Amino acid sequence: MFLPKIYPITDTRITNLSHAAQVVKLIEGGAEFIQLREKYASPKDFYEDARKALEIARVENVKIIINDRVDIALALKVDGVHLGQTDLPPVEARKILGEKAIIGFSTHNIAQAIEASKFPIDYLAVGPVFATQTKENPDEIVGLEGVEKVREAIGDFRLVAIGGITLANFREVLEAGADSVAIISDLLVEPDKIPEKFRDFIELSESIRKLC
Ligand code: TZP
Ligand code: MG
Repeated sequence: MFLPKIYPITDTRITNLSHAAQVVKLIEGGAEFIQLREKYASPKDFYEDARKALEIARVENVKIIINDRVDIALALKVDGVHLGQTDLPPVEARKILGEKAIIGFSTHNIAQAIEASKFPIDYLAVGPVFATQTKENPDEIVGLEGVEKVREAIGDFRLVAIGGITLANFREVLEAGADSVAIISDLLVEPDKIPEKFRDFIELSESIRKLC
């Protein structure tokens, strides 16, 4: 599975845009792998919006991951699902979605990350790395040291860092050992500028790569 360095996540409250409209803008900026995260809409409304988002993504060969909802992921045959500590256990999601599905799993400390590295998942996420306004009742901040410690503990396992990541701290998060960074507010806060902002992240990521 290919996991790009920049992993955008949609948010309809920050943008006041549908998931499908955000997917259009993110793809315009160069996104290849997008998570649809919906905490408020009804399953039916989320399903309809995600269906449109998927239709757009398929044309461009962009992967779509659904947050929380294994049922919607299965119904739409999206590429995968992202689960948290209180969602359906990854082992059950794997049984339902099959071998090819991409399954991601959120962790918030080293013990959870070590446990998760034994699950049938494709990547694990750790966070919040920094303070975030986006998640309700976020866990304690893990900081860059948390990312470093998780990296040490899980070896080569694919690691996504999340929470308060911006253009300004992107580089240090990668240097702490993340393979990829998941971003919500910094990408979406100015909805008209989503493509531009995404391109800024790509440009920065390229310049970091050249320096390494
Ligand atoms: N999980 C940990 S922090 C977070 C989630 C979903 C929110 C990340 O959003 P932002 O706006 O990039 O801080
Ligand atoms: Mg969840």
